[in-house]
Amino acid sequence: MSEQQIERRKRALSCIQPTGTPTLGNYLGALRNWVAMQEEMDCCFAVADLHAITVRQEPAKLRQQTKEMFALLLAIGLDPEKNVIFVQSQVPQHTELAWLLACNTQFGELSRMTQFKDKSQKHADNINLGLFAYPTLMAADILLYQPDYVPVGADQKQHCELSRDIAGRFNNLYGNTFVVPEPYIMKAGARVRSLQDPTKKMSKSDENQNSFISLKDDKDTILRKFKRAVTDSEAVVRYADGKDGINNLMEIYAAVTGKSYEEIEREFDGRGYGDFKVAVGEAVAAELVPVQERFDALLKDKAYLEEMMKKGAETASRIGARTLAKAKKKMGFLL
Ligand code: ATP
Ligand code: LTN
Repeated sequence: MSEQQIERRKRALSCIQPTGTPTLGNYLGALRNWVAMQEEMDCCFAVADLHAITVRQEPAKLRQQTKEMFALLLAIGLDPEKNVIFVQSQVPQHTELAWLLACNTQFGELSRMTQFKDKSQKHADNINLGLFAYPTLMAADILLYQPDYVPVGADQKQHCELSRDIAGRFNNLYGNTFVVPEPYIMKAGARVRSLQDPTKKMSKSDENQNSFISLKDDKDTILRKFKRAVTDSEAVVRYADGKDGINNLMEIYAAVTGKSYEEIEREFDGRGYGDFKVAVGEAVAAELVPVQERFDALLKDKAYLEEMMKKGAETASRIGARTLAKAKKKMGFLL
């Protein structure tokens, strides 16, 4: 047998929070890459509902959004036969490992997380322990499945690095237990920005609906939101410092069409922002509309969704239990 045949298939894991309908940022930065990865790797994908409650959630809404996010993962083309797709809270090993890891994570490390700083500013009335410990639960999500790669958008790099540090420290202290995973960040679409304030990332929890494209927006809404996107007054489609709005639209257009910035500049040479915005809107709509059609059909099939959720949780739990037992044994717990 050749060396290549002996080598095990690479593994990947990632999660998304059910905190609202995903945006074009989630799609280009994360979801779309997951679909591509499923062909090459053994993948686990989860709806991180336990992470969602670090910010106050209304129970009925959380329940609905969790179902919808699960359906959406299937609608974008993730195959539940090829991947382990599940809801985080249905796999109890996540919270158990999170505690073991929390006791191996330093206060100083967590204090440096920019997401914690941002979110505690945004939710100043609810700076809870879970929000602070968020990265240790994320490390548990990851390390339970021994992945080689964690495909995320650029904003999650810091959390992934911390997961690596926690895994490395644990392995040093207690002996080899976890694979030390690498963040997997695609260049195109890694940091899609708000259409209303291109210095900020596009976020599904933004109060201004015009700042993001939701995966549920219909074609007219998509075209309208791009038309209203904030740009500069130069009226030349080119990628350059100080043109955050146009740079963002070019990044989106490049990510969706696969064109380079030079090609885009040539395509819109001598044409204004109006034409360009319509082209970006059309390209995005062409990508999203088929996903929406599959999503609507899936949501109607409750029995299928429930069956897939159950199957995903069972498989995840089987894999997770193995890693958890290994970690507990190494730390000195009686099994
Ligand atoms: P929230 O706004 O509720 O904090 P979020 O959209 O920032 O949520 P998640 O739902 O957890 O965060 O993100 C899921 C994935 O989408 C992650 O891999 C994240 O890096 C990626 N992502 C989020 N926003 C963007 C963006 N603007 N551009 C590219 N990728 C993004
Ligand atoms: N924090 C992530 C969501 C998330 C995640 C994970 C991503 C929770 N657990 C494990 C990758 C791996 C975010 O995107 N905001």
